[in-house]
Amino acid sequence: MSVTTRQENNVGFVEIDNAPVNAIGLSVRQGLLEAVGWAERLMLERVIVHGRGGMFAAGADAREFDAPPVEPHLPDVLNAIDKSFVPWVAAIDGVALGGGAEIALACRMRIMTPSARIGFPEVTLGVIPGAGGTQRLPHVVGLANSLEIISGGKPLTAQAALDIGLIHDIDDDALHGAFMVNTEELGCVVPAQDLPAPVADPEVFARARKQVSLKSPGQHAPRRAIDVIETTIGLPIDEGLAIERQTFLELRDSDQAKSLRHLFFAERNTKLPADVVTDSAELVHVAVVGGGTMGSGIAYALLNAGLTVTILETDDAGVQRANANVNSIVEASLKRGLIDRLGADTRLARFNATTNYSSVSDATLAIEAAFESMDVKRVVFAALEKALPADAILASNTSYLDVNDIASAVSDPTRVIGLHFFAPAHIMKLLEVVRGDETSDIALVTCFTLAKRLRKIPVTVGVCDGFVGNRILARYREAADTVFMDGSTPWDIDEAMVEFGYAMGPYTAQDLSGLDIAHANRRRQDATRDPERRYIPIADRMVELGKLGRKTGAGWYRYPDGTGRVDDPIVADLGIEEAHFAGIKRVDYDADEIRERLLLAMINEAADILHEGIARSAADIDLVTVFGYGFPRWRGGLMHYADSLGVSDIVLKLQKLQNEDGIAWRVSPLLMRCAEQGIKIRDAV
Ligand code: 3H9
Repeated sequence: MSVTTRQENNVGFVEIDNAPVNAIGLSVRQGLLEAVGWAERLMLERVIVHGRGGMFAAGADAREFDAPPVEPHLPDVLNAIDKSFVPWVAAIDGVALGGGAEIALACRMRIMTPSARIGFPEVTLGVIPGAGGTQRLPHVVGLANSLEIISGGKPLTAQAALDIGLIHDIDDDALHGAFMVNTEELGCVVPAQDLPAPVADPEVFARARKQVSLKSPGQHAPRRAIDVIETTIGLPIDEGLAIERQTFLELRDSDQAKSLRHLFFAERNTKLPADVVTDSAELVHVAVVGGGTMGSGIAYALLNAGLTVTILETDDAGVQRANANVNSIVEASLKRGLIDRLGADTRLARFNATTNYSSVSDATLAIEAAFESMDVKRVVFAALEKALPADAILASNTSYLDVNDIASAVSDPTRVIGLHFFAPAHIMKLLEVVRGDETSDIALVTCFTLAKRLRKIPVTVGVCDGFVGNRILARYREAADTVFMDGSTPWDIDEAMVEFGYAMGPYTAQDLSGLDIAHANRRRQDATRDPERRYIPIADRMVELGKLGRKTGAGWYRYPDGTGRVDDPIVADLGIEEAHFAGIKRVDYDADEIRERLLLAMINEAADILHEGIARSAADIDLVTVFGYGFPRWRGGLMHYADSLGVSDIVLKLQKLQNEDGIAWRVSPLLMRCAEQGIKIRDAV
């Protein structure tokens, strides 16, 4: 039973019981509808609806969204609750999200526990509330609040919900609170839909639309939510609900919603390889080598997960810097209300920075975040081998270097693994877990489990230059530089990719991170680069000119006053000059051609990565590109997008590009196979 009922005197208790998150699937809808009739037959004085397992309800069951809707539909169930002569009260623990919040809105009163959250995250799944959220919420909390809550998708704390009148009370025991509501008081509460509709202020709608275009460019659902509220405000509830439902169903079947659902489930479905069945090692104390931006971010993420952390540095100045970095992250978290003073103090009490390797003699994991040089890494790993217990796991946060080479610096390479965090490491959700040739199962399981504990998305990858993410990034940049040299400019390329949905184009992004990192990588790759492959020298020229990005006041763009950005004609001339030296007749690419080349280059590289077994699934590549590299979420990730284009079309386009450059545009064998077999990339491995 997904919904159970019980009676205590003349009060009915209706419990939603659909583990793990009480998603509102068919059986819950049926159960709730039956409960309405049950309470009416018994002429109960009130019904208290709550969720089992400390969770009210996480919303409609999104797994049902790929199939045609089945009766009873949630809006009808909620209308029955709303119109019942037995008043319902929602006792909210955990979360009431989406359809869960809509159940609560259909109730006469809502009581929350202090730590519970309520909200409408539907837009993050590419839809709008489809069971009365857009209709009832404006009556309860007003127009501006509703627009912000529904188009922003961010859940509210109990206190914030109380402050705007969305709920009636906060109680440590919401069930008890709902039980204690005075019967007369309950009888006087006007149902949400009968409250007066707010005034349709055009300025409020204009503000909400502006906000959405800034925060969610390219996404349809937030805009459609605003449209629906604007169109239906003041209409009779049945008419409003019908418009809302129609829009919800239309969006549910849209490409954006399918892409967002794909990512929602992929994010929660990252798994270890099936043959890895060992238990995780126990972690209490973790050593982090290097207290720079990356090391201190990693340290803070570990502290957040309740671990004891020691940062190892080379000298006193390094120790001071590590202390300052970690303290400043703690202070920033405190300021943003993410932790309280007690939380800050307990984290700092578990933290230490030192030059003394003997202080990590009981650490069962070390994460090295030192300078990106094989020589440095080998020295560090040899020192860690001496300092930590013989079975401790030794991880490197390298972004590009060969984990197998690093492993050869210690006598037992099975202990060594890559943990590629993304900056800022305490915020970014992606973690590439790099399995070396010798990496033991226990090292893999322990790091994967740690990643989940850190609430990150762990993607297991194999060893190659740049692993999954940076290898695709390198090809993206190479394709961009080629387009630039052969006829475009950094700003036209950036604009084309922003139009596609990236928050920033490749040149703006590189100016932020600095051109020197990629330059160092190119020098490292000189020895192994295919001499036949066309080399685009513009980025090297930039470094020679000292244009390293924002930090030097000039990169692909100029930053005359430190912040404002202007196009730089000298940079544009570099492209013209290099094309002239290489005897290339430049062409004028339009935005579609630019996008096509950059995206095809990435898709082809990613297909090779899948073909070589570096990534284990297309969905893993989707997660890496979205959560580490800014690929637009609502396009579902690089491979999901590729499948939406169709592999045969992709192959045809790549084959055409081969006429220009047979090496750079060599078609991946995996794409050829998919096209020949008529299968999608996601089904290829
Ligand atoms: C909606 O409500 C539309 C209505 O307006 C109109 C309808 C007509 N459906 O995240 P976790 C699964 S749209 C199906 O790891 P946490 C999830 O896949 C919906 N399954 O846990 C995972 O499965 P598995 C609006 C769902 O504690 C398991 O539950 N609601 C759903 O870190 C645990 O999930 C939302 O957008 C779902 N709705 O976080 C809320 N939700 O174990 C989406 C979760 O097999 N959900 N699952 O991998 C969340 O934000 C988080 O899951 C939540 C728990 C905060 C609830």
